[in-house]
Amino acid sequence: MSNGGDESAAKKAAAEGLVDSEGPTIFDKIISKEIPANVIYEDDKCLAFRDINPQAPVHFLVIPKVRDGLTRLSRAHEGHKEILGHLLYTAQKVAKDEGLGEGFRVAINDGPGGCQSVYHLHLHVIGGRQLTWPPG
Ligand code: D5M
Repeated sequence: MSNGGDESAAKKAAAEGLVDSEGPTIFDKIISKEIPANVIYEDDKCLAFRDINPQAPVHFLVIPKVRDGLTRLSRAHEGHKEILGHLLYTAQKVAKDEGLGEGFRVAINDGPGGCQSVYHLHLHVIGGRQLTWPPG
């Protein structure tokens, strides 16, 4: 029996960056401005833009402009420490600019078990309402 359907679905998911692979993701197109995004901060190393599916009044993502193997946080190695620090620093800076002085949450979903859907490292920054714990 053929599993051609499964194979082509897997290829499509890989091509869209929906599985952990070194292939491009939708975020590459946002970085290259090939597709529009609501960008709220940019520097030479990272980009912050509003999430297309917001989970709170303020919900933005912070991503490295160069993925350098960081499809997911668990791929991090020693050489990534500087960019990881920069992303976290930027998250709190932009959160302040967004008026989240009362507090906010930074979340990184890692892998299938962590509900990650786009395999280009990204920090979710969520706030603007009272958050609850634990998350789902
Ligand atoms: O989260 C991936 C997040 O990426 C999810 O909250 C939607 C968001 N997303 C996907 N495509 C876009 C575009 N085009 N613009 C803005 N936001 C987007 P994860 O942690 O991988 O589940």
